[in-house]
Amino acid sequence: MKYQRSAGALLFLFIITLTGLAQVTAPNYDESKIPAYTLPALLSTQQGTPVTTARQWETVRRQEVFQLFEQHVYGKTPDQKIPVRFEVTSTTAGALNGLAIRKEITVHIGKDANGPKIYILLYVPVNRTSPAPAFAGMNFYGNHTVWNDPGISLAHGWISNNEGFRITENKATEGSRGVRSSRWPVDKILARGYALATIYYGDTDPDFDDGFQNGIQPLFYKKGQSKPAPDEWGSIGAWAWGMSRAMDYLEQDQDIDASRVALMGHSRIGKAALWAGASDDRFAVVISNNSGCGGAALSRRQYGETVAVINNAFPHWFSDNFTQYNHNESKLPVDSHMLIALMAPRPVYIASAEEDRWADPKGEFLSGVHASPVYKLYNLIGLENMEMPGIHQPILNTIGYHIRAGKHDVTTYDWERYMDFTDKFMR
Ligand code: GTR
Repeated sequence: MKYQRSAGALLFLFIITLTGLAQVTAPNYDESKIPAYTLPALLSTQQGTPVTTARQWETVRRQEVFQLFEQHVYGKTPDQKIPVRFEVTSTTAGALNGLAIRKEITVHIGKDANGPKIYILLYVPVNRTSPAPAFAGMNFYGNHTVWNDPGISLAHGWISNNEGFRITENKATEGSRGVRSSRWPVDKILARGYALATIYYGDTDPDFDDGFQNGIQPLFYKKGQSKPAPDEWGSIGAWAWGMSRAMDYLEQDQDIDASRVALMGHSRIGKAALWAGASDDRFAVVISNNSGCGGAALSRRQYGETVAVINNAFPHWFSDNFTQYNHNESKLPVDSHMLIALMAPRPVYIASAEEDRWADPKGEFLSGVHASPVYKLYNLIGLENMEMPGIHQPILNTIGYHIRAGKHDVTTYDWERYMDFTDKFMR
C-alpha cells in the first residue's frame, strides 16, 4: 500500500514536472496558436486622456511609458552620478591600411583605481573634412574580437568561454583576435565615412548571475544594500548605462560628431541598445538586430522565446519585477511597441532574420507597426503596412525594418542596410 502510494505520487510528480517543463520549454512556432491579445494603449494617458499631439506625447505620455518600462521590465537605473574619467591610452595613425586612426580610451568608473573600467575602441575615418558620424555598439567577446588588428588591447575582464573562439578560463586570448569580424565589417563602415566605437558588454556587468556582486551595480548600492531592489536594474540596465558612458566620451572627442551617433545592438545587446536609446536621447538613431523577447518582439504573442523562458534562463537580465509576468503577459502594462515609440521622433530600425524564429520576426515587425502612431504625431512615417515585407525588401521609413534570409546573426547585409538608413537620416 505504502509502495503503491509513493509510486502514484512519483507518477504524479513526474506528470507535474513534465507539464511544468512543457509550459516553460516548448516554444510555440504556430501563428494559429498565438493567444488573442490586446496591446496596451500607446496614445492614452494613465488618466485615460487621448494623446493627439507630439507635445502631449513629450510632456506627459512619454514619461509615463518610460516609467512603466523602468518599473516592470528593465528596472530603474539609480540616479546617483558616479564620477567617470576618460583616459585616452593610445592614438594610432595608419590603422585599417591607412583608412583610419585607432584610439583606445579607458573609462574609469568611480573613485577606486581598482574599480570597474570600460575600454572603448574607436576607429575614426581619416578621409573627411569635418567630425565624423559614428556607429556605436557593444560586442560579446571583447574589442579584440571585432577585427584582426594586433594593435587592439585584449579585453580585460571575465568573458564567456567559447572553444571555437579560443576563449578558455573566461579570459581573452591572442587566438581570439578578429573571431567576430564577420559581425563587424569595420573596413566597410570606415570606407563609408563612419567612425566605429565599440565596447565589450561585460565591462559594465559580466553576463552571468552572481547576485550583482561584480559589475557596476555595487557602486550604486545604498548603505546596507547588497543587490538591486525588485524595481531596479539588472544587466541590461547596466549595459545600457555603459553605452551612455561611451557616448559621454564621444561628446568630448573632436573627431566625432556626437549629434550623429547611431547605436546598434544584436540580440541581448539589441535589447540593451533599445533600452539605452529609450533612456538616452543623445543616440540619434537606434538599431535593433534580432533583439527578440524583451527587445523588439511583442511579448503578448508568446511566439518563440517567452517572458517566463527568458526570466528563467537569464534571471539577471531584467528587474525582478519582470518575473511577475511569467505566463502572465496580458497583465504587463507595456509591450514592445511602446519601447520602440520611446525613440520617437528619432529614426529607429528593427531587423529580423528568417530562421530566427526564437526571436519572433513577425513580433519584431509588429512592434514597429504599432509604434508608428507616435511617429505620426510628428508627421513622420513609421511602418504603414500591417503586412511584413518579403525577404531582403528593406523599408527605410523613420521606422526602418528588414527581414533577411538566414539565422540569428549580424551579417554584412544587415550592416549595409544600417548604413543606408543612417545615410538617409544622419547625412
Ligand atoms: C538567447 C536568448 C535570446 C538572445 C540570445 C543572444 O539565448 O534566449 O533572448 O538574447 O541569447 O543574446 O544571443
